[in-house]
Amino acid sequence: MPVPRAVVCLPTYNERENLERMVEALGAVLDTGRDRLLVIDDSSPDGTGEIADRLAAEQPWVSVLHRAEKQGIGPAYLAGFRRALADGAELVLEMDCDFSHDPADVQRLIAACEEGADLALGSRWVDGGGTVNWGLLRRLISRGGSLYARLVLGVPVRDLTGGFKCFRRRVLETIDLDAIAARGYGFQIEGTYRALRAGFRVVEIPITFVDRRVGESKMSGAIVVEAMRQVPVLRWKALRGTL
Ligand SMILES: Nc1nc2c(ncn2[C@@H]2O[C@H](COP(=O)(O)OP(=O)(O)OP(=O)(O)O)[C@@H](O)[C@H]2O)c(=O)[nH]1
Ligand SMILES: [Mg+2]
Repeated sequence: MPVPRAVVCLPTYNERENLERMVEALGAVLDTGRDRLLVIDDSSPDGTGEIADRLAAEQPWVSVLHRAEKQGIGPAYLAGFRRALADGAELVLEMDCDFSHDPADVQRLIAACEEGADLALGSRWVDGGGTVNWGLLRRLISRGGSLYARLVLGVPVRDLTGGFKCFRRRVLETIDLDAIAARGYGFQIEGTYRALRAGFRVVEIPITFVDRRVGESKMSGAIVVEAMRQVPVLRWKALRGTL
């Protein structure tokens, strides 16, 4: 296989109803001659890992990273990023497998990076973005969480917690991946904050986020609390020059 242009990192935990449809949808939007999909499965008890293996055997542009246990999206993404960098990818994307992120938007994120962004964020909270089927509480948590992080960190980004992103490889090579401690939403905030602090060009691309229709959410109060606690720690480290 030639060196890939883009690798889409797709973490999965119990996504058996979604994975095959997602692979089909991505196959239709990626340039499968030079883009790849990396599924990162944490030994899902529902058999998602076996489905991923079958799809990888069928499709040369799909591969799977199996991890022994569920550790949250942060560690799963870090393992995926390292693999994508080792394979030589110029662009590294992250997205969810539950169709909250529209596969059709992948090209818009890739295009933003090809037009000069170092990090393109799929954003719900800029003009043209939004959510579908989310109750008031989820909207408040998401908007409030991004507002809180934006004010504490002093950055202009509107959607800091989203997980639909495209990084240029130099961003992931520059920020200290080993130092990222957060596992849940905090991981998304920290990755973007580190990129901003390092002086990279971050752009927000409006997306419509659709609540998952099948499978179960892994969101929890603990993930929200983890993120809230980590934000001031991040700012403190940045002020002390130890980020
Ligand atoms: N490998 C791995 N994937 C995970 C883990 N937790 C969540 N995921 C995957 O990460 C993506 C996002 O997780 P979701 O459960 O949709 O969580 P969320 O998007 O924050 O919450 P909802 O909006 O309620 O769905 C999905 O593709 C999940 O299958 C994990 O611990 N390990
Ligand atoms: Mg989701």
